[in-house]
Amino acid sequence: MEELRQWFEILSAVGTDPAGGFYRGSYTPQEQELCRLIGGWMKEAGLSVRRDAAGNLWGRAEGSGQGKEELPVVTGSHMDSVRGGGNYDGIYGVLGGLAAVKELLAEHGAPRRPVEVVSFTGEEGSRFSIGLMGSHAATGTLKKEDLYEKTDPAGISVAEGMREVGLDPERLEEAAHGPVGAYLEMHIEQGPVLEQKKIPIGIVDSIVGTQQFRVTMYGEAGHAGTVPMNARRDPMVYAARAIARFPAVAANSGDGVITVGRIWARPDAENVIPGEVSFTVDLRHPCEEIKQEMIRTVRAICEEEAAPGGRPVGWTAFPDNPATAMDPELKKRLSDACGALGLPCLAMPSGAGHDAMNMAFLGPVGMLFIPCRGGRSHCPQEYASFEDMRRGVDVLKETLYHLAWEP
Ligand code: HGY
Ligand code: MN
Ligand code: MN
Repeated sequence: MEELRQWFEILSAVGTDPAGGFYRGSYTPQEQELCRLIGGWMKEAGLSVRRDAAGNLWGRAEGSGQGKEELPVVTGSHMDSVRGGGNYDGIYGVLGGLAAVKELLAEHGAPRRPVEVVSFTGEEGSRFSIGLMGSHAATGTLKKEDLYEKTDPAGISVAEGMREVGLDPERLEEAAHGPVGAYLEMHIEQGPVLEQKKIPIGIVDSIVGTQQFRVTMYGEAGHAGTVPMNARRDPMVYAARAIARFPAVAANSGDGVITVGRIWARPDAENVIPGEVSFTVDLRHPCEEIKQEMIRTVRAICEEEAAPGGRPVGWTAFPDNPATAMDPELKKRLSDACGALGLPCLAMPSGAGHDAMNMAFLGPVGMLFIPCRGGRSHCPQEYASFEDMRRGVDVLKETLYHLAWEP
C-alpha cells in the first residue's frame, strides 16, 4: 500500500494547474511525464510496456501455460484530467489497477491468461473536446478526420499534438485493440452516495448515456450604446432564454441531467452586441430512448428561441456514448469478492461517463467505485483516502485473481 501512496505523492507534482487542482491534457508535456512515470512503474511490476498509436499506455503480462492464448483481462482507466481537476479521477483506476496486478504477479507469478493495465489518454476531452478519445481509438471508433479538424483553444489540432509527442496520426488505426476477455475499471464514485451510506464499495449497474453538442445562435452585432433595446437581435438573449428552459426538460425526463458548461460570444467584447453566441450542451440519461427524446426537445427549444426569420441555429453533435449496462457475471464476481473480503457493497448507476463505455465494444465490462470526500470531483477538492483506495485494490485483486490467475 505504501507504494500506491508513493505513486500518488509523486504524481501530485505532475500537471498542477496554476488556477488550482490539475490539468493533464492529451499530448501535453505533463502527460508525457505521466507516461514516463507510470510506464516505469509498469516495468518495475514486470509488465512489458508500449504506447499505442493514439498515445494510450499499455502494460502487459503474458499468460503462462494453457491459458496464454486466451483473451486478455484488462484493468485501468484514464490518465488525463479536466482543467482544474483532481488527482484521483482516472488516475486511481490506473494506479490501483497497476498495484493490484503488481501484487498478484509477486504473490502468484505469471497469470494463467494475459493481463493488461491500461492508461487511456483523452477521456475527459479537456484539451480537444473529444470525450473518451483514447478508448474510442482503442475500439476503432475515433474518426481520423477528427484528428485534423478538432483543435485545442490555442488552435493546435489533435494531429499536431500527436506529432509533438512522436505519434503519427496517419497510423491511428494501429491503436485498435482486439477483443478482451474482461475489462474492469476502478474509479472514485464522483458522487456522495457511498460516503453518506458509509458503504466502502460501489458496484456499477450501468453507465448513463451521454452526448454533447455545440449550439450557435445568431443575431446582429452592433454598438452596445446606440442600438435601441427594441431594435436588437441579440443572440445572447436568445441563448439565455433557451438555456433557462433546459432544467425543466431534465426534470420532466426523470433521471436526466443537462449542463451548459461553456458559453462564448463573437466578437466577445464588452461594448458590442454579439453577432453570434455559442454554448455547449452535455446531456445524459440512463435510458437511451429518453435521452434521444431530450435531445430532440432541447434542439426544438433552441430553434424556438432563435431570432425570428434569422439564420438557422448551428448544431454540432459530438460522438454519442450510449447508456452501457455492466456485465452481469462481472458484477457477480465483484460482489463475491466483496463477500470474500467481508466488505459491504452497493449496486449503483454511474452518472459519469467512463472508458468502460467504449471497452464494452471489445468484451464484458465491470466497474467498481470507492467513496470520495463530499462526493466532489472535477475540482481541486477531489480526494479519496488511502484506506478507501486500499479496499478497492483488494476487491479488484480478488476478482482479477479468479479471472486470470486461478488454475
Ligand atoms: O464527463 C464525464 O462524465 C467524465 O468524467 N469524462
Ligand atoms: Mn472525469
Ligand atoms: Mn473519470
